[in-house]
Amino acid sequence: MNRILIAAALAVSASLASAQAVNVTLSEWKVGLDRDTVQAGSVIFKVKNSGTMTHAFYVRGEGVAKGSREIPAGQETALTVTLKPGTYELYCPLSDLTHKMAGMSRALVVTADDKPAVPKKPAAE
Ligand SMILES: [Cu+2]
Repeated sequence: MNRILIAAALAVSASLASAQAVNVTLSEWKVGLDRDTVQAGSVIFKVKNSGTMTHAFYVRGEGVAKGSREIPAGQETALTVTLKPGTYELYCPLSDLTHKMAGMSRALVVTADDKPAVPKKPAAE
């Protein structure tokens, strides 16, 4: 009477979604984003410095304050941050915030993770 139940062994939580990627482009004097909204959870900022001087990338809001290393011109780095719903400020913190004041600042809106902010488009036929 041995009954082997292979029940929920293969059940995988759909909430364990992979981190969302946001492509960030830094230049004088702006922060370019390929999206303005993400879902709450783990977000990977892929930051490229397309400018002519060293910049860096900082995320602040909802109790989060995390920054990248300094990024020389032409180089890239990645920053992974776990974000809750809310509005965040993304900016370059260098030179006593003069880069930020010159325009290197941008808002990112994080929505609750149960409603996708940017549904993936199916591949074009
Ligand atoms: Cu800068």
